Amino acid sequence: MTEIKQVLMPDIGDSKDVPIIDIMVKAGDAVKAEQSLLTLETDKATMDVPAPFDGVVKNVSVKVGDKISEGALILLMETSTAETSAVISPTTTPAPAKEATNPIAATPVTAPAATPIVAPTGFQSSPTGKAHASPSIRHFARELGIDLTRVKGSGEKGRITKNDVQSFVKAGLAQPQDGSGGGGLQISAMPVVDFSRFGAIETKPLSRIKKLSGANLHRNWVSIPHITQHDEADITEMEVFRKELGEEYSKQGIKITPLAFLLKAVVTAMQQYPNFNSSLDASGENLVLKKYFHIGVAVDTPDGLMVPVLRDVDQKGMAQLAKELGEISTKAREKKLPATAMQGGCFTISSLGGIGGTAFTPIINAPEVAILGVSRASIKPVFKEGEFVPRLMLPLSLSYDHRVIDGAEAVHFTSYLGKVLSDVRRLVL
Ligand code: CAO
Repeated sequence: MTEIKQVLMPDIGDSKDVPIIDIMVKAGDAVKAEQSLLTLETDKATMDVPAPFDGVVKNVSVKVGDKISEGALILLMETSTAETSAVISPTTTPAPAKEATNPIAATPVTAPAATPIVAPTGFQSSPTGKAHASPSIRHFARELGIDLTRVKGSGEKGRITKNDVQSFVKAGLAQPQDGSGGGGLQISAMPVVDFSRFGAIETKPLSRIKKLSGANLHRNWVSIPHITQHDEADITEMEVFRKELGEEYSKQGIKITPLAFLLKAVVTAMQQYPNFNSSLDASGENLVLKKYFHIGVAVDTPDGLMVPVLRDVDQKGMAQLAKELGEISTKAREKKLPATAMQGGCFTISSLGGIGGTAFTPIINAPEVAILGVSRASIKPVFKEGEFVPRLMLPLSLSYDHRVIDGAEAVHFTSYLGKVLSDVRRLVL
């Protein structure tokens, strides 16, 4: 059996004529007990008035801007008798424990004269903060992960309504999600800190390169779902061979570092796993697979990081690559590289092996889909054929775009790379 009941304004202490600043329900809405019905604003705080029981709103008797006091009719609710019979008595019978925390009184329409007041302990109130919003709206925003200071309020005195939050979310979702930008990310601003409060400081402008690369790195970091796969390659034999080659080529002024081998090995792995030589197109729905193999190499310069590109690595020999590597890194450090030398890369290698480290998480150089970080090789005991033997192990850190590459494929890639580097004869296959 159903019954129409009144929901009346409860006792809210000394406050009278309290303005309604938001109404969260309308006729026809099914509401649950404790769900916020409307928000009031006193001089000191905003507070939500929750529903006393489950039901369906039949008619809302107030509107935003109305000023109400204790006992005023807020709305009528249809409710099942069984469900609410214990909620309130039309007489002065105390409410059961569950409803005792509910500030809202309800009486059957047939007995409106009853005094159904319960103590207002269930009010959720909060001081009026920077973002002008009621507790229910703050709760709603929190659930959605929205920073309310970024939402413009359209309500009275700039108050943020539920509609405002919903519009904010919709606007965010409507922004392009094609990987070309960080659309839709709701990131709160960094705090502005006056460091001089804590000690002596000096302020230096960032270099032009750092500003440019910083913006790209930030975009790539936040807009590409990165995973980094770590692995090790046994380069014991490769090093022996490299040293032999090194002696031979040093007479021609060419320095053969492990990077030349890595360039060739990476290309071999990309040929085996073509997804690593791809980019997402502008729509984000197609993969563009490349048939050329241009590899970028991160070069540390006094002004910041630069990534010149070595062309057609698949068609060049190790000595040629080592020579070009020397040339482009020198030019990069002398700021003599044209912008075109930094374009067209398919994959990047970032080698910190000459400096140190055991592993790191390189940031993908979009629109590429993967980058290989290389740390310093070291001799480690490796268990082989029943005994530990000293082997020179090279740490590899492969970051990949998880939209394009799956974890299993990434491990196949690094394992394959390891296999090639541990037996460089495979490079000629
Ligand atoms: N393990 C052990 N030794 C290594 C090594 C490794 N993984 N990689 C290089 N080395 C050795 C080289 O063999 C060389 O030794 P010798 O001088 O005894 O012959 C020495 O380290 C220095 O090598 P290098 O750095 O001059 O040459 P490279 O080909 O390895 O690297 C370049 C060239 C341009 C990539 C490098 O100089 C550079 O700038 N690296 C920094 C890249 C960077 O900053 N990446 C970070 C990006 S994320 O912020």
